[in-house]
Amino acid sequence: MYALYYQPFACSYAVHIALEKIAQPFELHKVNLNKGEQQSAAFLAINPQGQVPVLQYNGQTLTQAGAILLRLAELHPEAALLPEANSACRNAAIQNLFYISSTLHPTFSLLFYPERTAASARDEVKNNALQKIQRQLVYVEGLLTTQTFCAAEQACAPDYLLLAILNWCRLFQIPLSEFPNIKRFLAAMNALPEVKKAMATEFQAMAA
Ligand SMILES: N[C@@H](CCC(=O)N[C@@H](CS)C(=O)NCC(=O)O)C(=O)O
Repeated sequence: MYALYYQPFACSYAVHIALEKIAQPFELHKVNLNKGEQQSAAFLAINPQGQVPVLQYNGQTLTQAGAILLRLAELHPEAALLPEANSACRNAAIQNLFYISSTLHPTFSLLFYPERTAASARDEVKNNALQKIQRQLVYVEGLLTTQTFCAAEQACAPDYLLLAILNWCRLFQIPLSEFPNIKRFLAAMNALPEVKKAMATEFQAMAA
Protein backbone atom coordinates (compact mmCIF):
# COMPACT_ATOMS: atom_id res chain seq x y z
CA MET A 1 0.00 0.00 0.00
CA TYR A 2 1.32 3.44 -0.92
CA ALA A 3 1.13 6.40 1.47
CA LEU A 4 1.49 9.90 0.04
CA TYR A 5 2.24 12.94 2.19
CA TYR A 6 0.81 15.88 0.33
CA GLN A 7 -0.65 19.35 0.46
CA PRO A 8 -3.69 19.99 -1.72
CA PHE A 9 -2.58 21.40 -5.07
CA ALA A 10 1.12 21.53 -4.20
CA CYS A 11 3.60 19.72 -6.47
CA SER A 12 2.49 16.54 -4.68
CA TYR A 13 -0.66 16.79 -6.83
CA ALA A 14 1.36 15.21 -9.67
CA VAL A 15 2.10 12.13 -7.56
CA HIS A 16 -1.51 11.93 -6.42
CA ILE A 17 -2.65 11.92 -10.07
CA ALA A 18 -0.10 9.20 -10.89
CA LEU A 19 -1.43 7.06 -8.02
CA GLU A 20 -4.96 7.47 -9.37
CA LYS A 21 -3.70 6.35 -12.79
CA ILE A 22 -2.01 3.29 -11.26
CA ALA A 23 -5.36 2.47 -9.65
CA GLN A 24 -3.99 0.53 -6.69
CA PRO A 25 -4.90 1.28 -3.07
CA PHE A 26 -3.15 4.26 -1.50
CA GLU A 27 -3.65 6.47 1.52
CA LEU A 28 -3.21 10.22 1.76
CA HIS A 29 -1.69 12.16 4.65
CA LYS A 30 -2.30 15.88 4.46
CA VAL A 31 0.55 18.13 5.57
CA ASN A 32 -0.79 21.64 6.03
CA LEU A 33 2.01 23.81 4.65
CA ASN A 34 0.07 26.98 5.43
CA LYS A 35 0.18 26.04 9.12
CA GLY A 36 3.87 25.07 8.94
CA GLU A 37 3.21 21.38 9.59
CA GLN A 38 6.16 20.52 7.32
CA GLN A 39 8.41 21.76 10.12
CA SER A 40 6.81 19.60 12.83
CA ALA A 41 9.10 17.07 14.49
CA ALA A 42 6.82 14.27 13.30
CA PHE A 43 7.05 15.29 9.65
CA LEU A 44 10.77 16.13 9.74
CA ALA A 45 11.34 12.59 10.98
CA ILE A 46 9.77 11.42 7.72
CA ASN A 47 11.41 13.99 5.43
CA PRO A 48 14.20 16.09 6.98
CA GLN A 49 13.87 18.47 3.98
CA GLY A 50 10.48 19.52 5.35
CA GLN A 51 8.73 19.28 2.00
CA VAL A 52 6.06 17.30 0.21
CA PRO A 53 5.71 15.03 -1.68
CA VAL A 54 6.83 12.00 0.28
CA LEU A 55 5.89 8.52 -0.86
CA GLN A 56 6.15 5.54 1.46
CA TYR A 57 5.79 1.94 0.41
CA ASN A 58 7.20 -1.43 1.53
CA GLY A 59 8.97 0.27 4.43
CA GLN A 60 10.75 2.69 2.07
CA THR A 61 10.55 6.46 1.93
CA LEU A 62 11.05 8.39 -1.30
CA THR A 63 11.09 12.16 -1.77
CA GLN A 64 11.42 14.49 -4.81
CA ALA A 65 8.43 14.62 -7.14
CA GLY A 66 10.45 13.72 -10.25
CA ALA A 67 12.12 10.75 -8.57
CA ILE A 68 8.81 9.46 -7.22
CA LEU A 69 7.18 9.71 -10.65
CA LEU A 70 10.09 7.87 -12.31
CA ARG A 71 9.98 5.13 -9.67
CA LEU A 72 6.21 4.70 -10.00
CA ALA A 73 6.66 4.47 -13.77
CA GLU A 74 9.20 1.66 -13.25
CA LEU A 75 7.05 -0.18 -10.73
CA HIS A 76 3.86 0.05 -12.81
CA PRO A 77 4.70 -0.15 -16.52
CA GLU A 78 1.05 -1.04 -17.22
CA ALA A 79 0.00 2.48 -16.15
CA ALA A 80 2.17 4.04 -18.91
CA LEU A 81 3.44 6.88 -16.72
CA LEU A 82 6.25 7.17 -19.26
CA PRO A 83 6.31 6.31 -22.96
CA GLU A 84 7.74 2.88 -23.88
CA ALA A 85 11.47 2.56 -23.13
CA ASN A 86 12.46 2.35 -26.79
CA SER A 87 9.97 4.83 -28.16
CA ALA A 88 11.04 8.10 -29.75
CA CYS A 89 9.25 10.20 -27.13
CA ARG A 90 10.83 8.56 -24.05
CA ASN A 91 13.78 11.00 -24.11
CA ALA A 92 11.47 13.98 -24.42
CA ALA A 93 9.36 12.75 -21.49
CA ILE A 94 12.35 12.38 -19.16
CA GLN A 95 13.96 15.61 -20.34
CA ASN A 96 10.73 17.54 -19.76
CA LEU A 97 10.21 15.94 -16.35
CA PHE A 98 13.66 17.18 -15.28
CA TYR A 99 13.10 20.61 -16.85
CA ILE A 100 9.84 21.00 -14.95
CA SER A 101 11.18 19.76 -11.60
CA SER A 102 14.61 21.40 -11.72
CA THR A 103 13.92 24.65 -13.59
CA LEU A 104 10.25 25.63 -13.71
CA HIS A 105 9.31 24.51 -10.19
CA PRO A 106 12.20 26.33 -8.41
CA THR A 107 11.23 29.59 -10.11
CA PHE A 108 7.69 29.32 -8.77
CA SER A 109 9.13 28.45 -5.34
CA LEU A 110 10.63 31.97 -5.31
CA LEU A 111 7.07 33.33 -5.41
CA PHE A 112 5.97 31.12 -2.50
CA TYR A 113 9.04 31.79 -0.36
CA PRO A 114 10.82 35.00 -1.50
CA GLU A 115 12.18 35.55 2.02
CA ARG A 116 14.32 32.42 1.68
CA THR A 117 16.32 34.24 -1.02
CA ALA A 118 16.37 37.73 0.49
CA ALA A 119 14.22 38.56 3.51
CA SER A 120 14.72 42.29 2.97
CA ALA A 121 13.94 42.26 -0.77
CA ARG A 122 10.87 40.09 -1.12
CA ASP A 123 9.26 42.23 -3.82
CA GLU A 124 12.41 42.28 -5.91
CA VAL A 125 12.77 38.51 -5.66
CA LYS A 126 9.13 38.07 -6.67
CA ASN A 127 9.39 40.49 -9.61
CA ASN A 128 12.52 38.78 -10.90
CA ALA A 129 10.81 35.41 -10.57
CA LEU A 130 7.74 36.65 -12.46
CA GLN A 131 9.95 37.82 -15.33
CA LYS A 132 11.78 34.51 -15.39
CA ILE A 133 8.47 32.62 -15.39
CA GLN A 134 7.38 34.58 -18.47
CA ARG A 135 10.47 33.32 -20.34
CA GLN A 136 9.92 29.78 -19.07
CA LEU A 137 6.26 29.86 -20.15
CA VAL A 138 7.40 30.81 -23.67
CA TYR A 139 9.55 27.66 -23.64
CA VAL A 140 6.67 25.50 -22.37
CA GLU A 141 4.33 27.03 -24.96
CA GLY A 142 6.84 25.89 -27.60
CA LEU A 143 6.85 22.33 -26.25
CA LEU A 144 3.09 22.20 -26.76
CA THR A 145 3.10 23.50 -30.36
CA THR A 146 2.77 20.24 -32.22
CA GLN A 147 1.02 18.11 -29.60
CA THR A 148 -1.43 18.53 -26.74
CA PHE A 149 0.84 16.94 -24.12
CA CYS A 150 4.47 17.75 -23.52
CA ALA A 151 6.14 14.56 -24.75
CA ALA A 152 3.75 12.00 -26.19
CA GLU A 153 0.29 11.54 -27.66
CA GLN A 154 -0.96 10.46 -24.23
CA ALA A 155 -0.54 12.41 -20.99
CA CYS A 156 2.20 10.98 -18.79
CA ALA A 157 4.37 11.80 -15.74
CA PRO A 158 5.86 15.14 -16.94
CA ASP A 159 2.39 16.36 -17.84
CA TYR A 160 1.14 15.62 -14.33
CA LEU A 161 3.93 17.71 -12.83
CA LEU A 162 3.47 20.45 -15.43
CA LEU A 163 -0.24 20.64 -14.56
CA ALA A 164 0.48 20.92 -10.83
CA ILE A 165 2.86 23.81 -11.43
CA LEU A 166 0.93 25.67 -14.14
CA ASN A 167 -2.11 25.67 -11.83
CA TRP A 168 -0.16 28.16 -9.70
CA CYS A 169 -0.39 30.75 -12.50
CA ARG A 170 -3.95 31.43 -11.33
CA LEU A 171 -2.81 31.70 -7.70
CA PHE A 172 -0.21 34.33 -8.61
CA GLN A 173 -2.43 36.01 -11.23
CA ILE A 174 -0.07 35.23 -14.08
CA PRO A 175 -2.13 35.70 -17.26
CA LEU A 176 -2.07 32.93 -19.83
CA SER A 177 -3.78 34.91 -22.60
CA GLU A 178 -0.60 34.86 -24.70
CA PHE A 179 -0.20 31.12 -24.28
CA PRO A 180 -3.00 29.35 -26.18
CA ASN A 181 -1.15 26.01 -26.24
CA ILE A 182 -0.80 26.07 -22.45
CA LYS A 183 -4.51 26.86 -22.08
CA ARG A 184 -5.37 23.94 -24.38
CA PHE A 185 -3.02 21.70 -22.37
CA LEU A 186 -4.69 22.65 -19.07
CA ALA A 187 -8.16 21.97 -20.49
CA ALA A 188 -7.07 18.56 -21.83
CA MET A 189 -5.38 17.62 -18.55
CA ASN A 190 -8.35 18.64 -16.41
CA ALA A 191 -10.57 16.36 -18.50
CA LEU A 192 -8.52 13.21 -17.73
CA PRO A 193 -10.22 10.74 -15.33
CA GLU A 194 -7.16 10.44 -13.07
CA VAL A 195 -6.93 14.23 -12.81
CA LYS A 196 -10.65 14.62 -12.10
CA LYS A 197 -10.42 12.10 -9.25
CA ALA A 198 -7.34 13.66 -7.64
CA MET A 199 -8.78 17.17 -8.09
CA ALA A 200 -12.07 16.27 -6.38
CA THR A 201 -10.24 14.70 -3.42
CA GLU A 202 -7.87 17.66 -3.03
CA PHE A 203 -10.68 20.24 -3.23
CA GLN A 204 -12.44 18.35 -0.43
CA ALA A 205 -9.24 18.18 1.62
CA MET A 206 -8.72 21.92 1.15
CA ALA A 207 -12.12 22.65 2.58
CA ALA A 208 -11.64 20.29 5.55
N1 LIG B 1 12.66 19.50 -5.07
C1 LIG B 1 11.43 19.10 -4.38
C2 LIG B 1 10.67 20.36 -4.05
C3 LIG B 1 9.45 20.05 -3.24
C4 LIG B 1 8.72 21.34 -2.83
O1 LIG B 1 9.15 22.46 -3.14
N2 LIG B 1 7.59 21.13 -2.15
C5 LIG B 1 6.84 22.25 -1.65
C6 LIG B 1 5.37 22.13 -2.08
S1 LIG B 1 5.21 22.34 -3.85
C7 LIG B 1 6.88 22.24 -0.15
O2 LIG B 1 6.75 21.21 0.46
N3 LIG B 1 7.07 23.42 0.43
C8 LIG B 1 7.13 23.60 1.85
C9 LIG B 1 8.42 24.25 2.26
O3 LIG B 1 9.36 24.33 1.46
O4 LIG B 1 8.47 24.69 3.42
C10 LIG B 1 10.59 18.20 -5.28
O5 LIG B 1 10.68 18.33 -6.51
O6 LIG B 1 9.86 17.35 -4.75
